[in-house]
Amino acid sequence: MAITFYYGAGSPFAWRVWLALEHKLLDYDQRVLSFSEGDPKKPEFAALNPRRKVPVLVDAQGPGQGQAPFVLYESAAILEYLDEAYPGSGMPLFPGDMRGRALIRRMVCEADNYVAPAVNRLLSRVLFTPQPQWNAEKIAAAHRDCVEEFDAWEPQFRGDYLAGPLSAADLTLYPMVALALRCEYKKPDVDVRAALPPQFDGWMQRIQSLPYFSKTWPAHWK
Ligand SMILES: N[C@@H](CCC(=O)N[C@@H](CS)C(=O)NCC(=O)O)C(=O)O
Repeated sequence: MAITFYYGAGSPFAWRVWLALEHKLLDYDQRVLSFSEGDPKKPEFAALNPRRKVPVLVDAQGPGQGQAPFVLYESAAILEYLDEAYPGSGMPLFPGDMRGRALIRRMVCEADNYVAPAVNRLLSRVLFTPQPQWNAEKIAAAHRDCVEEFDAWEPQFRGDYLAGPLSAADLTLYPMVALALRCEYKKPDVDVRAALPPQFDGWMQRIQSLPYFSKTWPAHWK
């Protein structure tokens, strides 16, 4: 298989790449790393990504065929690469004209720089803090930050998806929202779903209805 994709279940960054590989109808070999076993920290993985994080993509084919396999980490860069390396395969991740693509890139940056840290704060205070140590004030503050962030996305929608057609922006934001919703599984009164802007419901359902979506759902969330 030309493409090898290093994945960790529950990582919104790795999930984005999985969705993108499927959206592009690419063949790939998936290697699942276990966070609890410390797989990303192991030397063989650190040789691929010195930052010791998933996702990583290794492409032994693509435009540089005949050269050494191309190793790439950072999910946003991976999506850009896949779209440029395989323009004729599947659906584009950055559809539209130059300005349309710039807007998609801007949304990807906004999700990474603002949504991900907000969701991460909520996760760390709910999912990664033992229940006896939950701090109601800190959880409420993190919840508020997430809600403010999600609210800021409501006016961005240009149709069924963020940029009109499905794009890298949706595949980036969706896993972050799903992760925030996951907090309700452990602490139902966090109630992220009720706080989502109205447009999110249909948008999430459209993404969840994509033919490849269900296989990308984190295995331990079933
Ligand atoms: N900016 C990176 C973030 C990747 C990242 O933070 N990955 C986390 C999982 S969400 C990870 O692999 N952490 C390693 C660990 O927990 O051992 C990207 O977009 O790829």
